[in-house]
Amino acid sequence: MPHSSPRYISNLTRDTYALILAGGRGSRLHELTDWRAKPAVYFGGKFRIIDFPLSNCINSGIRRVGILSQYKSHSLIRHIVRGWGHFKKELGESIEILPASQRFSEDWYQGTADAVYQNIDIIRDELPKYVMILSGDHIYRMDYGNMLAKHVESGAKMTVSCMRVPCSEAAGAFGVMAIDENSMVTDFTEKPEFPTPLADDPENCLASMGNYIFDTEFLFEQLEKDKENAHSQRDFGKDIIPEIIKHQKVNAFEFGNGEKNNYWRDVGTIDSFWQANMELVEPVPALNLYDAEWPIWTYQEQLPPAKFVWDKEGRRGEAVNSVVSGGCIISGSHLKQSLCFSNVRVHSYSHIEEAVILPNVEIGRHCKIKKVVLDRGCIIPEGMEIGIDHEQDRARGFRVSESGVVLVTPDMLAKIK
Ligand code: ADQ
Ligand code: ADP
Repeated sequence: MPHSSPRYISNLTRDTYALILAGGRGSRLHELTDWRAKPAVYFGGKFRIIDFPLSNCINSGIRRVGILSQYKSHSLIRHIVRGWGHFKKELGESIEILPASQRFSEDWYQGTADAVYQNIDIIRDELPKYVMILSGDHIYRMDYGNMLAKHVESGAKMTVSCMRVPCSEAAGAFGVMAIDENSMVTDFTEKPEFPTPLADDPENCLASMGNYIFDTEFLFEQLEKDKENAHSQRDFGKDIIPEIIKHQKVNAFEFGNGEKNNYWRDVGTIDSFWQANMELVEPVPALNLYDAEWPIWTYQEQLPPAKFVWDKEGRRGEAVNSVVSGGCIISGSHLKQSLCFSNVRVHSYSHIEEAVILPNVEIGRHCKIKKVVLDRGCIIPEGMEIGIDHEQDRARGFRVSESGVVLVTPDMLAKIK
């Protein structure tokens, strides 16, 4: 069967078990991850970050998924149970949460490789030919079927997905690799200070996306071997990949970020989180959430449609170049380039611009708000200005990011005297 045929790829995806790494804190998101793990952070008006890798799995035809959770997992677990609980074991589908539960030792998950190691028996029960290990931290649209086909075609027992990234962005942030003419990895360094540029593209280097495919038995052998190494930090980027390339072929799958239907964004900082959300209010965003062929699935609360009210005093409630979710009421106030998650209420005489407003926020009358992220449940009192005077924002205990995005959470508001 030709390697690009849908039938060939669907056989591969059916034979794959995916593990989503969802245990990280995402500390550079500061107070946004005080109460939730990074994969549970809201994104795009009605989703959470983890919905993107999960939807990629479903849309790629991978219907058996384990979610490795650890840090502050309550809201993540609640979201998965509510929104992703309808998979049918009888049809060969399952989405399971695999929290660190000290099954093999007294330890929690030490690193990403240990998180997988501690679930070896669960993976073995599924009898997959391939195991796909996926980052649960990024917003991306990726057809994993293509990567699987290339993995099998390459003859390697492991494949790493990678992207061209400016060296300055990759420094200290990504695993960086070098490859030969057959796309086999010849060098891999986790978060180098000075990434080695590509010979044919000196501004950029090849950065790991943190997504890996393994032949199942090969993965188990590598994890067992790593267990014998007392110096290992039990991490794919730091330990497993550098060790494997010493002895074995590892294939690099290059993902063209921005190529037709491909999209990848890191939302690891307040600035990048705000920016990636703001892109969605552009007239034609790079990420097409309206593509019926690649739906992003999520938990759907039963909510009435958004409502825009021309209030009693003749003020028009309106939102332009904005995304407004179900349950919102915009009354007598003006929103521009903003993104409202569900159940946001905005009262009259307020002006809001470049705002990412998470669910259940209420904004009082006569507020002026610009370039902000308002966390779930914020109640902004009448007349408050946010993002207009950063000195005042800091004095109130709000967080002002490097590029001037103001983050406000209910805990910060509660502390204002
Ligand atoms: P990082 O994302 O910095 O780099 P890490 O913090 O280990 O690496 O997180 C990887 C993934 O694992 C995230 O999705 C995170 O939520 C999750 N995770 C972290 N610790 C975990 C644990 N104990 N249990 C379960 N899940 C856990 C990685 C690679 C780099 C690569 C970048 C791409 O190491 O080589 O370039 O991803 O973003
Ligand atoms: P303000 O007058 O400050 O804008 P209000 O709380 O009076 O704020 O709400 C304004 C408008 O929003 C109301 O006149 C009404 O049209 C609409 N509204 C508020 N709550 C509801 C609700 N529960 N169901 C439907 N519409 C509502």
